[in-house]
Amino acid sequence: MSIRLIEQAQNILNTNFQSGGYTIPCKGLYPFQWKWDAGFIAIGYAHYDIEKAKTEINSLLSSQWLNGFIPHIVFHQESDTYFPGPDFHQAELNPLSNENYPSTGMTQPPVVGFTLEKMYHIAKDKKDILQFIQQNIDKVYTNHNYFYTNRDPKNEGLVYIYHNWESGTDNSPVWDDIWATMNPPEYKVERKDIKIIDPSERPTNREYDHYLYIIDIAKEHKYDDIKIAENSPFLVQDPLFNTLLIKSNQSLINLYKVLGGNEDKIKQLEEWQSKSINSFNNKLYNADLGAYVYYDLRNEKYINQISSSSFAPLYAGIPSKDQASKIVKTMLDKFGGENRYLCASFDPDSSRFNPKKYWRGPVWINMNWFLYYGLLDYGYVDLANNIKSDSIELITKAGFYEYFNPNKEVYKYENGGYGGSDFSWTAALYIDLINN
Ligand code: 2M8
Repeated sequence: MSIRLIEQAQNILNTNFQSGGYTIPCKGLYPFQWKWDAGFIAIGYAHYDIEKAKTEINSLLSSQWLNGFIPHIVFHQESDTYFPGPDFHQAELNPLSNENYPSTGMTQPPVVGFTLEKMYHIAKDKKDILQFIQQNIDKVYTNHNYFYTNRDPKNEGLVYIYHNWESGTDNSPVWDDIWATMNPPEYKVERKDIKIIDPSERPTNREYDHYLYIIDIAKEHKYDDIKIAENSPFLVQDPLFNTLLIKSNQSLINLYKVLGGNEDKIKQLEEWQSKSINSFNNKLYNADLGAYVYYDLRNEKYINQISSSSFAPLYAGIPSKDQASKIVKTMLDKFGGENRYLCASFDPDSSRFNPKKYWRGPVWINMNWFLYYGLLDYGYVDLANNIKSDSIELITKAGFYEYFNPNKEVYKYENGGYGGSDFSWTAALYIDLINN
């Protein structure tokens, strides 16, 4: 273990912490609080400054809407380095939005449940952390209730996302199939990200047209979930998003049991849980591919592409032992090999794979973190440790970047770290991996 890297990781988090009580993912490129980033960041803080971890979660939960929704970005302060900001998103169109915290009208993967459980396990003062959890757990429960009530039109136990930015895996080649069904107008807007980061590492302008157009449609319907379900050209049951909801359901069950009482909520969570896991395995597992895939609810068809999200269900105990061994085989056959770091974010055998570009191929430390814990739970200790040591090697070689080239060869002649530098979740999850 390197003391220097641990210190560097803590410095990154401390520097990205803002006086408003939240942490930006990185300077310039992402100047606000993002939902799933906040969860990872709180887990990192929990190892050395539990008060900051609580502050991070408190700030995020303060932005919750009256219907339980938690937004994907909270615009705690103004910034001119990011587009689209609050003026474009206009979350206030929804009558249930939070009056005090400007935000987007979309969400991101439900990470707060499992973040609270991790904080509980990491914290030294259990009495103190349980008090914090007691104060906040119902907000997370309400958020899960929001998902199952508003985002599951066919009552399958699988919730939809209506925007690629809700997935967190923003420009995954998986979404190309959906872009092919749309023809959005060309937006004349000023992108800020490609002034900060090499455009070859970011989505194209044409891809952004799709992203903005879906938001415009949602705005037209005042971010009403029922109307979005009827009208959004993007409506997907995503394996990663549903995995994290299921994982967080389980964490809420575990924590409510530690707290005592709350039998009604535990019962409801268990009902959601068994229905969700059943549907997940029945609908999203593709036995021919040996992987979990995506379902496009708008066009009623599968998107049979393999990404690192296809293996994420290991993290929530969703696959049977047999399914787990099949998906591990797929991961090793397609994403593994001596010349590659695990785990590329998209199928390296596909013509859509790009090892440098955002979510179209690079390794992401948060995805590796899910796979590491998932593989450990299923008893794949060696493979889990490979993923951990690959993650640490990438950070040691390249720095605390946002994403990394999976091809080992590249590091002989260039730095394979891309996107934002001094990136908070890379630092936070490094701290967690090193401490495990
Ligand atoms: C990236 O997404 C934002 C939009 O949400 C962007 O590109 O502007 C994604 O990697 C997302 O998963 C992440 O939460 C966000 C901040 O780190 O950046």
